[in-house]
Amino acid sequence: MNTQHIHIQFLPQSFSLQKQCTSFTVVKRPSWFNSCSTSGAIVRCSVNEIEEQKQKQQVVKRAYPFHEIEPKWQSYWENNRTFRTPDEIDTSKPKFYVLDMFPYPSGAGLHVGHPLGYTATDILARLKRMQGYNVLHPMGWDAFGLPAEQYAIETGTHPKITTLRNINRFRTQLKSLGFSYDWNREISTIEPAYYKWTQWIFLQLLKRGLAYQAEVPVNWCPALGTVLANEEVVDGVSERGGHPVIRKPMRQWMLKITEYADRLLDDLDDLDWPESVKEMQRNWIGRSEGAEMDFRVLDSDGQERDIKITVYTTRPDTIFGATYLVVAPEHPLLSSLVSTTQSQNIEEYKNLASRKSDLERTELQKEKTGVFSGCYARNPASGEAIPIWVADYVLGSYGTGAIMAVPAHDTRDHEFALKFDISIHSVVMPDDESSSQSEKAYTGEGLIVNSSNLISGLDINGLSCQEATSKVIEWAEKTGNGKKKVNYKLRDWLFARQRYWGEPIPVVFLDGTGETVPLHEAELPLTLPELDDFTPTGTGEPPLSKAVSWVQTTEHSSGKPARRETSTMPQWAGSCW
Ligand code: ANZ
Repeated sequence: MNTQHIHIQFLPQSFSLQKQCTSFTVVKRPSWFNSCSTSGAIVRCSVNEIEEQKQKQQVVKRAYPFHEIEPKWQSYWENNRTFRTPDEIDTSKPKFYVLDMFPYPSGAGLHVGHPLGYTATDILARLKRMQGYNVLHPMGWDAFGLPAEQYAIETGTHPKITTLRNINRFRTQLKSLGFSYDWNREISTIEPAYYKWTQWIFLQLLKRGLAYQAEVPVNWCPALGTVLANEEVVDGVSERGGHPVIRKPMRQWMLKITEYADRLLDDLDDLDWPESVKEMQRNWIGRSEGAEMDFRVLDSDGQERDIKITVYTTRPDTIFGATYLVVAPEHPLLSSLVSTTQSQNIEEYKNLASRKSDLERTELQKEKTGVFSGCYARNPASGEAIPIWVADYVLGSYGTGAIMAVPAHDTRDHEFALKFDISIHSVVMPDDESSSQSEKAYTGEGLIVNSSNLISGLDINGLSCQEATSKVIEWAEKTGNGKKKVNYKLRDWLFARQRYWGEPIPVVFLDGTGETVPLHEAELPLTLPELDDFTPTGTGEPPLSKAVSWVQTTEHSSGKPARRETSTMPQWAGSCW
């Protein structure tokens, strides 16, 4: 028998190879073959059988000549507007709305994940039509976004040109798959008639205090003179050019998602989702119950100054064990704490910390770093003067950006205290004796010890951790030293980008006072001005600031001179809304 070696890619589960050759011998099989989902192997196969296979494939082709059938029906559907949802509908029939997630029209065309989801929804749309429903099944484009702008910077091609070209390709590809979309209802997030409503929603949120401005750190690349998206930063340097990137505070628009944290959490219970997905959502929201405690800052004579540091803690029961405070390098009070002898060190430390991501800073196994501020605060429970340190394992963006450190009962604080020789006071006695001998922090439950002070009027000795927590919060609220507090890991949404290719934010700032005034609804849509030069300004100002005659305007009701907002909305704005 005539044989030859061929190399075939195949899936072991389906073993499609068996369909191609009636007999084969695997002559070279990789060791990982059995456990791998896709693999290749050298097989020996009879040439006669391969010929036979080819013939069979032709028969298969004749059995379903898709090149004839599909274009025929697709053009029939197109010409007869088969899937059009009429404007006037028979309202006695029930309605059914099938909405897909709109694709981002990238230069690469559809990927396999698109038809995967769209096929499922298309089956549903067709079924519901057959069952007599009024079905609305539209398609659209999530068409603002970074790649088109980056391409514009590199080639000078306007993002709209690239985006429309890509949309045409996506539409052709989707049509060739025969999905039953009502193409007369196609929408695109970059069209002013659409983004008028994206801007309208922003105005409603602003009116209700759900959109606000805050100073938040962004990825700033001094060499490129621009703010970078997280995905443009790889290992602390810019993806383009490999220049260092630092975190720099900048005024940004935020959306107050945290306002809904509890509702998002509570409503998960009623959702018919897999429990594992719901649990991921709960962790993402990350509800944390604790207290905020105030520590008065002391002057060099040990007298209480007029400033206090508020910390967030989930363990108020350990307050007598708080032997130092830590403030994040970006803490707003830091400059008023630092003694002159320490200011140089602190500046250098802040600089170093600005080069690290939050993830790098909070990694457990990372060696702890920090600098003493030169200043002390009073522990309101024990009355002791405790040092204030600056360390980047405390994040500026969580809680209050400051902690009371309890090295006897927190692993990170323990490591830090050992490194910098800070005292460690044990205040929780483990039920199990052996844990108390440990060289490590004891983070478990137990009985409270060494926790009583006549002067502050707080005594929690002998209580369980839980009882002590309630008692400390009660004491703090009564004495004005703190209050109960709930925090969330969930962050508000940073809703501004220093980019050209996005929806303009519909507000102006009055000249002189800088007061923010929202546009009148009748002024919408505020259209994106034409620009020829998409390159960064070099100052961190968004590219839109180059559209001078667009930026300089007057405020609608007063006619006063004003400047338009030059940041734009993030890509998700149009597609989510
Ligand atoms: C004292 C203490 C004693 C703490 C102890 C823990 C154990 P979750 O559950 O994540 O909310 N913390 C507070 N703000 C922080 C920040 N901005 N950056 C880093 N750490 C911060 O954790 C809350 C605990 O994490 C808080 O409780 C605080 O340390 C720390 F035996 O306070 B704890």
